[in-house]
Amino acid sequence: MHESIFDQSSIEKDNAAREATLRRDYETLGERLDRAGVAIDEIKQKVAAFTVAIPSWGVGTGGTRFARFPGVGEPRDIFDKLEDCAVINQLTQATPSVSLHIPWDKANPNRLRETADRLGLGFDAMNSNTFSDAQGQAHSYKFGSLSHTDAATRRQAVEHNIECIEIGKAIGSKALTVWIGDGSNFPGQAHFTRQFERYLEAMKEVYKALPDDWRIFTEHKMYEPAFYSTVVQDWGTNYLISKELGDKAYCLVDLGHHAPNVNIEMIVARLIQFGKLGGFHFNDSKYGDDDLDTGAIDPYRLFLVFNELVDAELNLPDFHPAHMLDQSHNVTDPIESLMVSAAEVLRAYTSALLVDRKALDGYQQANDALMATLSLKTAFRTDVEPILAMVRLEKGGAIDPVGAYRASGYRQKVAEIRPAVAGGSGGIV
Ligand code: LRH
Ligand code: MN
Ligand code: MN
Repeated sequence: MHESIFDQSSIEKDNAAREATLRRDYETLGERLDRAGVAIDEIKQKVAAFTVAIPSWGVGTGGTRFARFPGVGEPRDIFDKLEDCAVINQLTQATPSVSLHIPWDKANPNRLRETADRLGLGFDAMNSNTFSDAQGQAHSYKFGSLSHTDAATRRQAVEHNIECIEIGKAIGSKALTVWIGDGSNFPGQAHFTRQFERYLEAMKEVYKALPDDWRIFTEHKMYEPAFYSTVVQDWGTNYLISKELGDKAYCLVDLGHHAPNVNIEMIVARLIQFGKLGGFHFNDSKYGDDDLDTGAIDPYRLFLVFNELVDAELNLPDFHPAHMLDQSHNVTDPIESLMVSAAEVLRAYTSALLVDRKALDGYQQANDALMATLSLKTAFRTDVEPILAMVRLEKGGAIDPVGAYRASGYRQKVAEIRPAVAGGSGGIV
């Protein structure tokens, strides 16, 4: 048995007031799905097995380039962060692992592992950081890291990634995610081809240090912090990287890293088709890498991504992409945002499970565009909340995670031991 940071009896108390209504709603939805030939309990079983990882950096208030307005009870260090992650998992029963970012979360690996074990958590992919300078490092990443013109700077970035692998090995992680900010701000500043060659050469060094049972994920992003060109700017470059590196290399799709009108679900389909989809950073975006809560802006797009994933899950024998949230919370309590976002990921998955795939295939074969799209809409419009809530209840979580969390006063309680953090200006002023 692991330690509960959050008072389980307050979850039970909150559930008691909601359980009878939930059971009625579940039964009603079950009847409706049954008429369409879908067994609700089978869907529930699949949803119960689905999880999404929490980014350690998501449980603090993120801030923007302009300012940061911390809330009360902000986690002081990675160990407070792990406790907040445990609360999210206890209430949602959907987020048993945490993704660490090094050096932000650097701490004694034994203590990290012990704390996670005690809280019933595991560790998802490790994230390296060569997009900012760590204190005391010999060479600056101002003009790049893995693709820098200077060999010593590239070597330092390679060593850092290898260190992330070493820490990950000690705490039971099985993947490394590499995102770099390398690029250029002015036409002519960098030689596109040579810069990419240097990146590939450095990544091959990192790849060599990867244990056999690990995967390496490379994450593309259109722009920012480099505003003219970025080395790993899109899924095409990302695909080339994964092919150059080898079988343990896969592409990671962060939903916010594309131009506003890009067809992300189609990128997902292509990467699946060629065996190179590694996983996701879920968030939502309206303009750029906004890091808004998952499903906050365009839940239909999220559903369409999951439509591709469920199709693949049914057709491919060994399909296990990594699922992680990657968000920045500026105006909400991060715990609440992450709980709601995890539920949005599960909702998209659940709705996608409801698509009548046989009918859809028939409509596609017959070029019946209207009925094909309606078959997706029918699934998307079905309110699957009773399934999500029943899964949480049966696993010991909260029917209404935000309601139970607010009723408990967790944030106020931790604020008594976690000192207030001063706000601050962001990076640009
Ligand atoms: C880059 C990114 C990447 C980083 C994280 C903090 O925008 O999405 O995944 O590791 O943000
Ligand atoms: Mn990301
Ligand atoms: Mn991002």
